[in-house]
Amino acid sequence: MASLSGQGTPKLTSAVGNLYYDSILPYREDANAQTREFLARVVDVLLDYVQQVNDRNEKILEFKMPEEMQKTLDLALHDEPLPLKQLLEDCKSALKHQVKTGHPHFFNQLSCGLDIISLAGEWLTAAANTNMFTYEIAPVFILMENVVLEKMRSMIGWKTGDSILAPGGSVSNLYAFLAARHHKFPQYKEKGLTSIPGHLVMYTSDQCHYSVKSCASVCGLGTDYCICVPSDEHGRMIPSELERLVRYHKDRGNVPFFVNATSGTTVLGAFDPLMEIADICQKYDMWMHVDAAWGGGLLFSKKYRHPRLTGIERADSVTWNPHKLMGTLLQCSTVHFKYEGILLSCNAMSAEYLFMTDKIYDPRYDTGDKVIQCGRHNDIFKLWLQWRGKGTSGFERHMDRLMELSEYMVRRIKEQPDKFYLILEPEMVNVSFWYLPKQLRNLPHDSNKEIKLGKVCAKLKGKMMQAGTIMVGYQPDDRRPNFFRNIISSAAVTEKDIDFLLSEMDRLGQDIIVD
Ligand code: ABU
Repeated sequence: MASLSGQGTPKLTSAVGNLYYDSILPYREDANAQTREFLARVVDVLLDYVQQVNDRNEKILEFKMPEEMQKTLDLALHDEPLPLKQLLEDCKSALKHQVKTGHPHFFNQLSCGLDIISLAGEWLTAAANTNMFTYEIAPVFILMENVVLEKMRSMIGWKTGDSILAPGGSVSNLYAFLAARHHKFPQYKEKGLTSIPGHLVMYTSDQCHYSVKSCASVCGLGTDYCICVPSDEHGRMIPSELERLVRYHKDRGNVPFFVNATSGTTVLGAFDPLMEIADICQKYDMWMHVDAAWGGGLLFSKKYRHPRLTGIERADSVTWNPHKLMGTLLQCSTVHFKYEGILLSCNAMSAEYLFMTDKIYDPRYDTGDKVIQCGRHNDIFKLWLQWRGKGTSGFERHMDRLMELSEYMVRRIKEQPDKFYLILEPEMVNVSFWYLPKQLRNLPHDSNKEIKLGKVCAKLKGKMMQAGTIMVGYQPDDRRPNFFRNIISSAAVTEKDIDFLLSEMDRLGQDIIVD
């Protein structure tokens, strides 16, 4: 079984290592010492991992094909228990083969990095192991939610409102959709489809996150009634196109009611023009939702907030994921509403075994009935602790730094036009580009060349995975074949890491040949 290399190998004494689960707490009341030894060694494994994640000499991953990984790992579940020493080895092995998403050379996802304070919060959260549905069992964390969510609403620009933490941005967007439908058709909750006079239509840009379309499928509109509004060359929704499409559907007797504007699109990092979209929503009496899951963090920055998020205060609801740009540990996703009490009004089922109204405290502190889930994970403590540690000013510095680093990357790409081709000037930390191997240098840039550059992406990404030294994502979009999307959202990244990234891409990719 694998063990950590070069960091010492946390080991249990044989007296504890040979014990089984039923020889420690909570099975044996007199086993404090043994329990502490076991957990202390697990913590050692975690601390070794944190050190490795931050060591630039360490690889991000040791890539194995799924079949080979399956053989390497011992994943079998047995009828008989395994001893504590084996469980410690299992912990080491899991982390040894895990991709180090907090490594300074991991640029692959919107959520990169490993914030240490937030990590401490997550560890505490696991130990507290409570459910967030009632104040009764989560008093501290419910009050923390209130404080943090109110602060976030005030940053959006609202004095009052309602908010909830949800399991991810997609579910947050779903909550916004449900609230919008409830707001416009309050009878829907009891009467269902019969309460809606016509077919509901929702709008979003062709660059939006796919979860918006999924709302139409999940909620009975059908994806044909989630209308994709064309975007401009930067990936921003074209407001005149939105208005044209709203009129089109109104003229046919349908009921346009919901517009999703994106602040920070997943691929290009584009910001839809919120003011103009808000005007159209007002004119046609439609709910305006802003999916700022990705770009919401820029609300902290005086320098970068405007014009990107100008007008967000005019939205009816906003999704904002601290686990993305703010670096809070996964997962931490919030959704906010301008209207106080809307979540309870929309979603409450008043289950009497949980949400009794004759409790000794004000039942409004029980948040479980605001959501369509029952149980809710505690995602607040790690964010609250991180915010205490950084202060609001620390988050602002973090945002400004990420943006400066992205600007640095753009400059470095432009300085090497033989090797890199910048696809567009980014509005955010998504840098979209192609890498040019020797074969494609000094050739005119045309659509044939773009097809070849697209093929280079898949080959070069494969080489990155095999080498384990850098990770950057790639994808096609509806305008171009594959291109790289580099994300800088980790506090670990420096200018030197960006220089390393570009030179490593060149080292791995220069000899790639494509048809
Ligand atoms: N919307 C989920 C994040 C996708 C990404 O990391 O690329």
